[in-house]
Amino acid sequence: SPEDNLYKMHIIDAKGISKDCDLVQDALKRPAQKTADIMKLVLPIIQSVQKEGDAALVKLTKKFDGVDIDSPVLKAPFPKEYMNISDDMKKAIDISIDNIEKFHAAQLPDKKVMTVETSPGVYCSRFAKPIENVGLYVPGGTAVLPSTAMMLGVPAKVAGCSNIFFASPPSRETGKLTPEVVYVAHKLGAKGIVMAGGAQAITALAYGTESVIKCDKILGPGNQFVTAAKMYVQNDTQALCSIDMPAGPSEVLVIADEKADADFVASDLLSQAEHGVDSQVILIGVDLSKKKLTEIELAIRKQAEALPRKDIVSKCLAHSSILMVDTYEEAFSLSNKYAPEHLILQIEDASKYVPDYIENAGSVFVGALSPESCGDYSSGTNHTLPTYGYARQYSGVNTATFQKFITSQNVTEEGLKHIGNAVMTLAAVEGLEAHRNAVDVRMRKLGLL
Ligand code: HSO
Ligand code: ZN
Repeated sequence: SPEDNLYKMHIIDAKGISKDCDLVQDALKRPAQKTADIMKLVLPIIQSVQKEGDAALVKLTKKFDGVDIDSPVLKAPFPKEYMNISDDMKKAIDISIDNIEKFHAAQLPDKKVMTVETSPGVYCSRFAKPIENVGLYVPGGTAVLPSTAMMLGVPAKVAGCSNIFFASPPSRETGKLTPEVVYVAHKLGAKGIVMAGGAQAITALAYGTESVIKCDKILGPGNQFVTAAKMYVQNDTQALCSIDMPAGPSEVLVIADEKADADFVASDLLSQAEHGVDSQVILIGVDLSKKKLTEIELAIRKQAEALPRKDIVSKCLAHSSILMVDTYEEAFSLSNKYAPEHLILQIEDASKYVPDYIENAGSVFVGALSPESCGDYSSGTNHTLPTYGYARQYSGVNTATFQKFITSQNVTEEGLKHIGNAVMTLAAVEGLEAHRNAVDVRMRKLGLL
């Protein structure tokens, strides 16, 4: 019946075939990103916030979110009535923040200053300093996203950023900010929350307004308006502002073998599928029997039918695939080629493959009892991860995302003796006489020449 097909993924027999064959290539292809000419719509918004600052934010929040606000920024200390949440919710946020904090604090370097004597008397050092002002965007819309606030805010706090600003649109229904997000902002010592969304929020963070501090770096997921505005400010030397990474739809790749629990496998595929119709979900089955495959398909259908977001799920699964391979090596080779945002290993002795078999992935979930949801919320790893194959060259958000690394050097007389001639020789071949002379003049005074 048509219902049977509702939650069906394409099955591709990839056994023994090259990972470059068309069939496999197609299955691993990301849905093309619409590069609609969105800039035309975004530019007037950027200009209006640049020109009119707070007044533009008030106007645009009314226009786009249907909410009247007197002032565009909720400043710390945040009033209690803005954080009205249950004790259970507080506990959930508290334990999650604790774990994220522990994991990101451990990423700070052991020593404040790392020093290497590269040649005798030449001391090269490196030390990290926090980025002073950071703007963290938490999308609004139908979803409530305190987890995004935690994943961006905790590493910023751990890195020691002086001013953490959040931006998030108030809810159309309540006219208020998401209370969970305000609670997170409060716990992390944020200075304020800009009550705006879209390009207007990004512009306020990038250039500052009367009540928003100009930020040095802007992070956070968002719709195409947010992404377009982030791209714009990143390229504008007036803004002097960097961003986190290119954002695309969320994805998961699960590797499962005959021992995997069909219900677990299904649950992981579905938790990714419910993110959006353009999410991508891939299952690689290693030497799976027909029976196991059917079990997984049935589990997907049964669980999907019970989900409130089943419409999104069915659309996502319609463009998702199951690839059947013979060996673990083949599975990892395909996965490395795809470079998934999330890689889930539901295979025997899963931990023995980590890290050696993994070349490209945002974050890895090892073993049957490690669903992606744990990493999305509470285990401690960050959920802001590279999508769209960018796991080949990008890391997910981490503590260093909020730091810059400064190098320094201290060259002594002994040091000049060792590298002075090399410097002068290289300067000469580049025709840069002043460079050469900067060493020459010193070595002469020291009687070294
Ligand atoms: N899986 C998403 C993060 C998220 N999940 C937020 C639930 N809330 C992208 O990594
Ligand atoms: Zn998720």
